[in-house]
Amino acid sequence: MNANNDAYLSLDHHTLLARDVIAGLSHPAKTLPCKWFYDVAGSELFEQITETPEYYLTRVETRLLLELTPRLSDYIPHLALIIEPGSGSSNKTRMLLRSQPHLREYMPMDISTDFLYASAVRLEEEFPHLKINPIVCDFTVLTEPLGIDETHQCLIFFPGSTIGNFGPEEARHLLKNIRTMAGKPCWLLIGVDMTQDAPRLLAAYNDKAGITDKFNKNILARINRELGANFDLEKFQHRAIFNRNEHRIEMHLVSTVAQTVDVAGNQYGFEAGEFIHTENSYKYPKTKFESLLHDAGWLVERAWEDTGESDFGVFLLRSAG
Ligand code: SAH
Ligand code: AVI
Repeated sequence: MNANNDAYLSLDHHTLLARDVIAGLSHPAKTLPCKWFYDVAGSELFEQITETPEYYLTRVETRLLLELTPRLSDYIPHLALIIEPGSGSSNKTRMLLRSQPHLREYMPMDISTDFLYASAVRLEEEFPHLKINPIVCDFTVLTEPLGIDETHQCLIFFPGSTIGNFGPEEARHLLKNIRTMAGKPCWLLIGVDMTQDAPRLLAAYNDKAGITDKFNKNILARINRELGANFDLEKFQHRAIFNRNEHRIEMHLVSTVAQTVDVAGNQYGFEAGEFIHTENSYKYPKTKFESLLHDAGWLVERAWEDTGESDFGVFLLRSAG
């Protein structure tokens, strides 16, 4: 794999995790950033979530991608490079990697180091003609151009409604940064969940098999493993609610008793019923999402939408100017 990744690998996860956990738990309304869900265990649990009958997002988006993939070369005839922030297993990307005749390189980016490398090894075996260039990073801090070959047509693939894990202001910044990161005119293929149907949403984030529950609690298990903390997972409950005013699912971990937890030499008190807010998953209404894209300097070329099982959209955009 590519030696140029070293600059990104200088990220010291342990220090950054400790800093974020201490800041989040010291706040009067306790929070933890959702990017820390994803170590190997968390990434595997996310994959299991995508297979639950309730989590429609992956199924619906995959259908839309299958429909649009054969048309992609009408818009981008010489696509040479695909960059994917938050690539995970790269399962959805495989159909793009298979179908673009001029593709030379795939750059998956993820914060879940070992899971990313394991996925990259599998991709190298499956696609020996492609350069697979995995980048371990927090994609929210990539603000410099990546130094992409000027002659290459480049697509940034951002599926999964990962953009929904950011509030409107952060999402606008991120979409601008993504444009800068490419460093030249490029394309963006982005998937977003726009569903506002509360029962469907609540089922998706409270699956019957309890995988989302485990996924949510894995952040505490990870903090125990990596920061020597002593969270008792039995004393926290997974909760997912739909905040209709904010158009978002919120995931919480609710303390079922009054308790004190030790984390990296600090003590944090919880009252019974007090919770840690672990994730937001925004369900942007379409017009709101379109104006966000526009403000971030992206022009909609084409949209594919599911309005049956859910309200999910995949947008193909080009960078303005
Ligand atoms: N693209 C895949 C996976 C989505 S899950 C799909 O559509 O199914 C979200 C992925 O983003 C996870 O693999 C997680 O590790 C990664 N991720 C989340 N926040 C991140 C961040 N700030 N920087 C880099 N990767 C991140
Ligand atoms: C990665 N992200 C878009 C998922 C979501 O739906 O917000 C993560 C997830 N959280 C709970 N289930 C899945």
